[in-house]
Amino acid sequence: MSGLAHDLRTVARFSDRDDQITRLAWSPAHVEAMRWMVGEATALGLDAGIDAAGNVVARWGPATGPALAVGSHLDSVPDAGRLDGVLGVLAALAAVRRLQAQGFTPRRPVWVIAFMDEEGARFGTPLFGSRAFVGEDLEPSLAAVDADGVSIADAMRKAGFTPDRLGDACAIDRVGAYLELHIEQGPVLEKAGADIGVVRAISGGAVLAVGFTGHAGHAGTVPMDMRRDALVGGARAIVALRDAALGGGDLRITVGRIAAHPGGTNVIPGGCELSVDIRSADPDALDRGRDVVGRIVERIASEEGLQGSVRTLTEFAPLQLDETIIATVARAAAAESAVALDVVSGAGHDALVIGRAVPAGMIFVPSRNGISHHPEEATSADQCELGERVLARAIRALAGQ
Ligand code: HGY
Ligand code: MN
Ligand code: MN
Ligand code: MN
Repeated sequence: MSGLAHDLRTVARFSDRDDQITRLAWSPAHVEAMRWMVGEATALGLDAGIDAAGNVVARWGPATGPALAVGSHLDSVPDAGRLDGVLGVLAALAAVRRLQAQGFTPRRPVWVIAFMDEEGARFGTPLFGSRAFVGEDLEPSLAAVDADGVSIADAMRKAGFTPDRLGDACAIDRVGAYLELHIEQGPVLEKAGADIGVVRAISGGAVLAVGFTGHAGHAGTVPMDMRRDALVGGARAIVALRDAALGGGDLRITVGRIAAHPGGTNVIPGGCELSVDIRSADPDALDRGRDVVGRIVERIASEEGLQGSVRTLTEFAPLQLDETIIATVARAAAAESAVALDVVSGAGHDALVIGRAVPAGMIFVPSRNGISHHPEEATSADQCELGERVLARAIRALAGQ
C-alpha cells in the first residue's frame, strides 16, 4: 500500500465518533490529526508547526522568498468520507516525499498547509483558518456557537489556543502562489471519463441564518386557527427556497440545519432557525439568491403572522483562478498522459480565500457517483496517486524557478 493510501487510512481513524468519520473543527480528534501531521512533516525534514488560528504550516526549502503554499484541510463535516480536504493535505506531503526521492530541492519555500475549519460545519463559519491566514478580521465569527452552545472562542481555548492572538496567523505576505488538490465532490469528471480536473473557477456562496418568531403555546389547548407556529414558517420556507432554486440558472440553495424552540414535543414552537447555504459561480445569481431568501422569508412571515429575520453569517464571492497556474496544471496532467478536463468547482475551497490574495490553482480528481460529504465518498487509489503525481509535477514547475 502506498504512503498516500496508508496516510488516508491513518487520518480516517481520527474521529470524534467511533461509528463514523466526524472531525469537527477544534475537536480533540481534529487536534490529534493536526498533531499527527506535524509529526509526519517533521519526519520529512520540514519545519512544521501550528499557527494561532490552528493552521498546520510545514515549511520546506529556503527560508526566504515568496512561498508556494500547497494544501487543503483536515476538518470534516459530520458523518463524512475519508477524502474531502484530507486528500489535498496528504497528497501535498506525498508529493514532497516524491520530489525529495527524485533529488529535487525547491528554489523557493514550499509550505504544506492544513487550514483550520474549512468546512464551517460546526459553527457555520467556513474557511476560518484560511481567512485568518490572509489577515481577515475574524472577531465577528468568534461568538458563533455550535449545536451545544459552545462558542468558537471557547472551543479554541479548550484546544489550547488563544482567540485574541488570531491576528498572528496572518502570513499571506510571505506567500506568492497557492495550489490545492481536492476531490471534485460532483459527477462531472466521472461522467466525462476524465481523471484530472483542471479547475478554472470556484463557485462563491453565502451562509445565512434565517429565523421565524411566533408564539409558543400548549399543544393541547391552542386552537389551530389561533396559532403562530414558527416551525410551520420554517417548513414552508424550506420548500419555497427549494422551488425557487429549481427555477433554473446557476443557483443552489440548501437548508442543512433546522432548530425549533423550545423543542418540547407538546409545545407549539415559538421560534425556528434555519441555516441557508446559497452557491453559484455567477455573482449575479448569488445576488438573486440572497434576494429570493429575503422575499420568501418576508412573505411567509406575514402569511403566518410571524416575525422573520435573515442574517448573513459569512459570504464569499466566486473566483477565477490564475491562468499561469491553470496552464501549469494542464501541462503536468499532459506529462502524466492523464485525461484532463477544464472544470468549475461547485464546492467552496480554501483556494477561494487564498486565491483572492495570490495567484492560485486547483487540481481535481473524480468522485465516484459524484458523492461527497457522505461516508460513500470514494476515489480510486490509482486516481488519487495520479492526482498526487500531477501535483508533484506542478510543485516542481512552480517551485523550481
Ligand atoms: O462546503 C463546501 O463547499 C466545502 O466542501 N467546504
Ligand atoms: Mn473540502
Ligand atoms: Mn467539504
Ligand atoms: Mn477546500
